[in-house]
Amino acid sequence: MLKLYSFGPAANSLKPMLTLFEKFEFGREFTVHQLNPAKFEHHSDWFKAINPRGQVPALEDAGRIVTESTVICEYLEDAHPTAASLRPEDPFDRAQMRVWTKWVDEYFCWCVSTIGWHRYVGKMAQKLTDAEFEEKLKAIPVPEQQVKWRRAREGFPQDMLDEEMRKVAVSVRRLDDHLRDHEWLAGGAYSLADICNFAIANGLQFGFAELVNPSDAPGLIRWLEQIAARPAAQLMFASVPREIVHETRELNV
Ligand SMILES: N[C@@H](CCC(=O)N[C@@H](CS)C(=O)NCC(=O)O)C(=O)O
Repeated sequence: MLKLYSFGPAANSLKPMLTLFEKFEFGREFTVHQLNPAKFEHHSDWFKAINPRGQVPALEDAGRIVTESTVICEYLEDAHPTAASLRPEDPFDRAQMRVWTKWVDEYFCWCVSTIGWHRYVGKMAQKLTDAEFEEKLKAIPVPEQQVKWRRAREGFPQDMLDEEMRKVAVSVRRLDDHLRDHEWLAGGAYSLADICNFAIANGLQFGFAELVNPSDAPGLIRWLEQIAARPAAQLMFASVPREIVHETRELNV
């Protein structure tokens, strides 16, 4: 049985969650182990034995671990092909799909993540005493993540926040421009391009409503609603307690 370590249905964890629910039966073919980011469970020794980077998601398949959210999705398609194929057959369309998954991993997810850390992770980190915070920091294996935690606690520089907000606006425009004329991102069918971008875009209609609303981004809104209405997405959201759906969407870490 496949096992996914995840924060819940948001951000990078959402990519393999949606993929698993599209392809397999929850409880029979896969399970999800929920980690609580507010309790820093992902930095605990037992989880770092699974992913030494102390990050979710991670997939366990017959005792082997696959990390990196987009790689996990591709791995599921390669290692466990099912009737629900989430990659276009045509090599050109598949390349377009990968342009979109590369873009979300290298550009779109970073700007959304920094604003999420500024808004929510900072508050979480500020609740700790200096000593508690330094102790938590020691358990974080990735140096860049330590820097991010410190920045979130002390406050990100305003010019960095302005730049990341600019990139969020560029990203929204790119997605909406495409989705006004196309039902899906690549190959004319629902694919990993949609799943991986939805994982980061879902929630922007609340947190960035000034950019993502029916009059300014009708294509993007239609696509977000269309994916959320899919039976697999509905099952996935229903599998997680409501408060976790909201908390993880806000944390977006
Ligand atoms: N490139 C990795 C990034 C994983 C990542 O940033 N995971 C976040 C959750 S979405 C995490 O574990 N953050 C906690 C931390 O780094 O302290 C992927 O795509 O899986």
